[in-house]
Amino acid sequence: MTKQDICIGIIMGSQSDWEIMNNAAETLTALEIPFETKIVSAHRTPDRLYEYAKGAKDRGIKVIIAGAGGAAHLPGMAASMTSLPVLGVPIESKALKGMDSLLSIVQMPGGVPVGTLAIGKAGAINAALLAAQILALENETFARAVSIWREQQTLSVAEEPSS
Ligand code: RP5
Repeated sequence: MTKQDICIGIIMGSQSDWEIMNNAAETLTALEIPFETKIVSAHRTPDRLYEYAKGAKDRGIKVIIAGAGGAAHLPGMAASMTSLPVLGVPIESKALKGMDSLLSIVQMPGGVPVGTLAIGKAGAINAALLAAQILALENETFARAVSIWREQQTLSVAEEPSS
């Protein structure tokens, strides 16, 4: 794999998900891991979802990060159409604060896994880090980037709270 190859796909059900999913994009940018971003709705653009999930592996994508809210079928439907690892990010919904999204994504039937992260920003950041760690298993550059990111995080934690 060369450094320029796009290897992570970030997909989301709506433009409205970008505010949260942008955190995954920013994390991958910080790690210098190439990614693409697409709006792919399980309900509003089912044909686009089919094409994306069926074609992702052949295009060199190694991990898909999928964010969706409410009746959040995007990660599960994507996982049903590809053997790539799919990481689901539940978006916080207005009505149920993301509990609907979380349960929709996490409760997959046995046989079609979706690695489900926390609701919202933390989930988006961790999805990116987890995707990076998966790629790092076979890519020393990415492994180094993850390691440096962790070291910087550790260094950023003060020993005492400031008043
Ligand atoms: C889901 O419906 C999207 O993932 C989004 O979180 C939610 C609401 O979408 P919009 O009505 O804001 O487009 O499909």
